[in-house]
Amino acid sequence: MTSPAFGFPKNFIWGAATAPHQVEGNNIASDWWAREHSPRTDVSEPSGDACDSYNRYGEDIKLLAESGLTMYRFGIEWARIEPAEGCFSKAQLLHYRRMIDTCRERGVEPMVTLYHFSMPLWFAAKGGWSRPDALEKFERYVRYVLQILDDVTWICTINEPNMVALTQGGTQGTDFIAASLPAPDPVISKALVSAHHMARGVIKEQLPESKVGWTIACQAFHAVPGCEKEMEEYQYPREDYFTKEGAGDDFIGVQAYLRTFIGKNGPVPISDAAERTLTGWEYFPPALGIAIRHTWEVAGHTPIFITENGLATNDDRRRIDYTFDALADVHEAMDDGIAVLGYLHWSLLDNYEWGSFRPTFGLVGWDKKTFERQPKPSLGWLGDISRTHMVAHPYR
Ligand code: GCO
Repeated sequence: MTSPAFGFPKNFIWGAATAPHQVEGNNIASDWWAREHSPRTDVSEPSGDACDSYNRYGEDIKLLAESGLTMYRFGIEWARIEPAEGCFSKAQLLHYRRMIDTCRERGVEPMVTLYHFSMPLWFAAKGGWSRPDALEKFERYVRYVLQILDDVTWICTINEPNMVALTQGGTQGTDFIAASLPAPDPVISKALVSAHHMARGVIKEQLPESKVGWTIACQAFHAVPGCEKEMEEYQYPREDYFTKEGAGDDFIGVQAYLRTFIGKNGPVPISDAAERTLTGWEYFPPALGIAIRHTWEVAGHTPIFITENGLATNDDRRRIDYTFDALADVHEAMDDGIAVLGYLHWSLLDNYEWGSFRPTFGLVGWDKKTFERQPKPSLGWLGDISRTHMVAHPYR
């Protein structure tokens, strides 16, 4: 029996996402680069040239556009724009402007992330998001970048503030698995909220037509029976606090991959029987539907944009299975009246997964010696969905 096909509204947006440090390469003025090259590094390999998307973004956007996808979410790297404190690079700014222009030439709508985990080393060196002047420094950067965003509609201020807070503002990295999320730093959590509100205000003042939001790492928390209270206490500072602060924005970004069970003493390890992904997470496609429903309630019916969802696997057929099942739940949530504006797959490219190239999330792979792009069947499959507004499973 083949799985039934299901349709999405014609104005639903389909695309793919990346983050600058994960794809560009040679982001040498950032805290992450310093961490990767520290003699005491805790990561298994450095980002190096990453996917060389800094030079090859034109090819990447072309592949995305030719597949049928119509949105590219990419980020601006603060460490390139302001490599030393107060020293702003016009040339780097114009690089990102060319990326926006390339999207437009290809009929692709850009969604621009202003901050995606990595930060300038000078900013991190004095405490990152816990510095007393963090807001002021971030505001100066945001205002500088706004010069090239005048015709950009979709802007994401901060990616996964909840993960940034858990990793002490980025300075301790993000090479985590859900089973061991540390406690968030309340000072950093508050600083991130202020930074988001500030950025949203500044952007809306200059670009009233823009659509601004932030994107939340959604963990699809489940309580072990009898541990509902423990789950709520665990969940609030790690997710809901940030989701509530996005209420009333033009959109809230849902980024979902996995679920997390909470017992009496916090997260419960994944069962040995569970299928695992290359990140070590449980293979669990329903995470997206659960995250959408939860976010819709917590953010007071703020429209949802799925800004990340995907699977780290070497088996592209499994990527399609995962995405198909996740999309079936999105469809059901929309049928129940939840406003979902679009779906951006994580990720366009196999990329640097914060410490290692091993977990491959990409719709597109690339040759390790030549960087030659190697689109996978999942790219064509998702592109067809975008063109036809119909989701069908190719071989089930
Ligand atoms: C994140 C990111 C991405 C990750 C992705 C898979 O939110 O963690 O936005 O940078 O690569 O989530 O782990």
